[in-house]
Amino acid sequence: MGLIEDEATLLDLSSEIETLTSFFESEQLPAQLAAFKQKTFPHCAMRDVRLLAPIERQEVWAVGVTYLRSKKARMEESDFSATAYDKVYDAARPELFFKSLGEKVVGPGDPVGIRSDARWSVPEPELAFVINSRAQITGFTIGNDMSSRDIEGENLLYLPQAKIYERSCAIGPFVTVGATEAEARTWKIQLTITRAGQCVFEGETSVSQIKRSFGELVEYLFRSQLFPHGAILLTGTGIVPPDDFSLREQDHVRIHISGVGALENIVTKV
Ligand code: DO4
Ligand code: MG
Repeated sequence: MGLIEDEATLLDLSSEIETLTSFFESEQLPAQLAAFKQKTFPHCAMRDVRLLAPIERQEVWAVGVTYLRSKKARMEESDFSATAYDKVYDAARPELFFKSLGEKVVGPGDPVGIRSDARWSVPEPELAFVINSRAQITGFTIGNDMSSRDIEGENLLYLPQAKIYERSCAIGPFVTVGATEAEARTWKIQLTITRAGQCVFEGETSVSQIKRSFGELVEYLFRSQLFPHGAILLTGTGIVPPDDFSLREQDHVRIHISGVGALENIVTKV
């Protein structure tokens, strides 16, 4: 595990921290972070480091339709499901769905998947909460909730197939620790998709557009359910490419969140 010192340098914390989970489970996280500042650690150049997805045995879950843009896009994509999306946006209970096992998540620079049996595939750039087993948000990272919109739109019961398949979840590159909800709500989320060197889609939103409070989302996730290793929760998309856009193999997907960094992946067919 490493601590980012500046854009070019990472501090190697492996002498202090055994696992990511033990770090997020620590009762003294703020004190532990403050103590790191007083110590010296080996330095590594970022260019020599291959970053892995910041996840171990945490389950990945996602919330849907937390942004008005997402509600509108889903209602347009399907007559069949329009009422469901309309209702869930205003309902007390949010839409929550299982997205991935930790071991299946792809990290920065790894390929993300589009299904070979889908015609309409998109990335969903989402702020992700890193949550410990005590339902505390211990950090923020970036999630890509890769989705097959034609499969999702055909029938609501196909949602798991539209959302859960090989390489459908990317997480990373870093976890920002210690930011408050108020700070996170000032962050911008940007999505850039490049094809053969040309930008084919660009979009931007703000975390402030998330309709529900962070506490409410975590509270629903942990209702009647335990997460002994913690969980990662993707908080929904507010950026939806136009309906005639679908990802293709070799597209480059870059998601930037101002308080975290950039998660970049190349698309592959699975
Ligand atoms: O049921 C649709 C999923 C919605 C979603 O993933 C999102 O809003 O990000
Ligand atoms: Mg999503």
